[in-house]
Amino acid sequence: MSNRTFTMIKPDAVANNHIGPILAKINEAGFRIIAMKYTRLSPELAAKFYAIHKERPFYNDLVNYMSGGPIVAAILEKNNAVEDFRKLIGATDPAKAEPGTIRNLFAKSIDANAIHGSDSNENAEIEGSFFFSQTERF
Ligand code: IDP
Ligand code: MG
Repeated sequence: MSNRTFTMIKPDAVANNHIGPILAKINEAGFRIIAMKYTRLSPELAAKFYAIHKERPFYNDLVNYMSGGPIVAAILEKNNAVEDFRKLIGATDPAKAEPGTIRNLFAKSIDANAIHGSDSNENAEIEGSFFFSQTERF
């Protein structure tokens, strides 16, 4: 069944000129872009987006990093989108990410790991709605 996931190309990947190569990987893997935005999270919005992690020791660093520079946010569509996109990006720690995955190719560390991908259909909808209204989806 065709469904949707949400992604962000994170500040480290944007700063290192990896937007183009990462979008190419996403297109080659068969995802259709439903919505896309080049933007920057305020510290308040980054804190809200990652509120699920607020008890974790790296939360403050994560909020500072995610608000530290521009990002690309997007909603993507494909059969089995959430699971297939998590496979395409690879493990959270790029040192453990499979060869050829986006984090293996473009991330340097577990904290600055190039890209976000939703972990469930429910979170994909919540996260997509955090950035995009219905009229911004095509
Ligand atoms: P995920 O992005 O692979 O779903 P999560 O566990 O949901 O990984 O963590 C969210 C984000 O928090 C990660 O992508 C990474 O940027 C950051 N993060 C996760 N674990 C650590 C850690 O141990 N140290 C520093 N940052 C971390
Ligand atoms: Mg996660």
